[in-house]
Amino acid sequence: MKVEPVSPAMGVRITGIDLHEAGDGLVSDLRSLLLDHHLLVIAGQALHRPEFQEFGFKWGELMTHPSGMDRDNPYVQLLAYEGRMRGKVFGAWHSDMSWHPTPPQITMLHARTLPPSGGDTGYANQHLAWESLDRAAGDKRRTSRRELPTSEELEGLRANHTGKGFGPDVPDSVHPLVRTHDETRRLALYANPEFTTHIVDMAQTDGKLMLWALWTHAITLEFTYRHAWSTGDLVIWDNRSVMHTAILDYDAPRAMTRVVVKGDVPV
Ligand SMILES: O=C(O)CCC(=O)C(=O)O
Ligand SMILES: [Fe+2]
Repeated sequence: MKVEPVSPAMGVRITGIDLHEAGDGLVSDLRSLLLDHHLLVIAGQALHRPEFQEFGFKWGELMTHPSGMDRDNPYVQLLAYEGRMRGKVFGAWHSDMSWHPTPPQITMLHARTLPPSGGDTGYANQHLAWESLDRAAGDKRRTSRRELPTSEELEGLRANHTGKGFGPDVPDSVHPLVRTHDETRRLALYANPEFTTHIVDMAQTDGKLMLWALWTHAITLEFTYRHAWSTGDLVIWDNRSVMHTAILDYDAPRAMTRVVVKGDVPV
């Protein structure tokens, strides 16, 4: 197994393994790489849906999603797009299912069919966003600096996340704006423009300004990695550490399969 960094912000690329043969030893090695690097690119895989689901179960309990599960493999989600999106729609940064009371700790996305160009995925390291917050708040070149809270001002604040975009019965959840990774104990910003609606116990306008300043800071290019997919890539990321966004700039079909591993209540 060969392991090389994909960017200074996060991530390693792993070659020389076949996940069809993944035993507990390999999964435990991958898990510790994920805790250190937050994102793994495992190239050259070809997992059919039942195999992908079985691989997922080696990481823990899996979760379903209100949209797009495969009928025969209830924990495999199908993300298939016809394309024709370029210039018409936009992705939004998020941490997966942050509206859930126990959002997934890990997401695995497997590229099966890709457009000839476009369709990358962006990732942003939220530990770096948290750790640099006070420095950024003091940098006068940053347009959002006036509303950007200091780490002290964020202490104890909580925000509401909604899943209503997926259906009227999908729950909302309130989570801390800064969360402690339950395995590494590192702190990370935890709010996103896709699912976070407002800061609890704060006036609407003040809360909105603070959220937008946080999001602008959270996706600072120095914290990011942009993954250009190859067919067969399996990318595994830690939702406790990174946000991501689909980049909807392609006009041809794109099909991915996805599995998510259940997490704990964010604290
Ligand atoms: O399709 C993509 O690039 C990312 C989609 C996404 O947000 C996800 O799989 O969680
Ligand atoms: Fe996502």
